[in-house]
Amino acid sequence: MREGGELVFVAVGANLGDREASFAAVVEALETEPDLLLLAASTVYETDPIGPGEQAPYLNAVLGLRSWLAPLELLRRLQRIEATLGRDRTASAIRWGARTIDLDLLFYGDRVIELPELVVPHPRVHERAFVLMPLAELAPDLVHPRLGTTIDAIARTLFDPQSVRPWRRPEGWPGAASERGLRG
Ligand code: A4P
Ligand code: MG
Repeated sequence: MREGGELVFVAVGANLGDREASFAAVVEALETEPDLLLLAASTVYETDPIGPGEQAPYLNAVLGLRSWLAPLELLRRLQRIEATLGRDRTASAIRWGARTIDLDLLFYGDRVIELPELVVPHPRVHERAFVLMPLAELAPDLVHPRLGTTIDAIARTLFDPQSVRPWRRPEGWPGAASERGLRG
């Protein structure tokens, strides 16, 4: 197996169009990237929307990957996948508004990055049950490099089974059995 790389976590969200098809397309796109290895996928959840106006419910999940890309290059690849899947990234698109697919880089190893276009850990990761509940399935012992607290400890304070509800596994979404090497 290829040496090196860093463990990264990516949040997936969608509340427009065929959400399950978008989730499957994200996995397919990531699996064809030569410098990324998909290690594990969380349960997919249906979640109450956070943000402006009346929005449809989201599907949310988290993916664990090994990355041999520089962080900014990984962000660009994620944005390219969003664009391919029809995300409207024009100025008129509303921040926190509805979207066919949203890919957020949550953690890149234990790095702390503060660039205009990339902040890691994702600045709202510790506030959101729809990110923390799936992330805690994959990486309960991961320490948030800014807060010095484990994901499991943060997730417990936000655990909200009413607004973050397990959904079915979309066709094309990896099952738990496919998990490879996340803890190794
Ligand atoms: N950017 C900076 N850091 C990062 C990072 N770590 N990962 C920059 C990804 N992007 C990062 O993002 C805006 C800019 O953030 C990018 O140009 C990138 O350079 P965006 O994806 O275009 O805009 P956004 O998604 O509307 O903003 P943001 O800040 O990512 O919003 P969130 O926090 O992702 O919120 N409710 C439920 N239930 N489930 C959801 O998934 N998602 C949102 C979006 C709101 N409400 C939701 C959900
Ligand atoms: Mg985003």
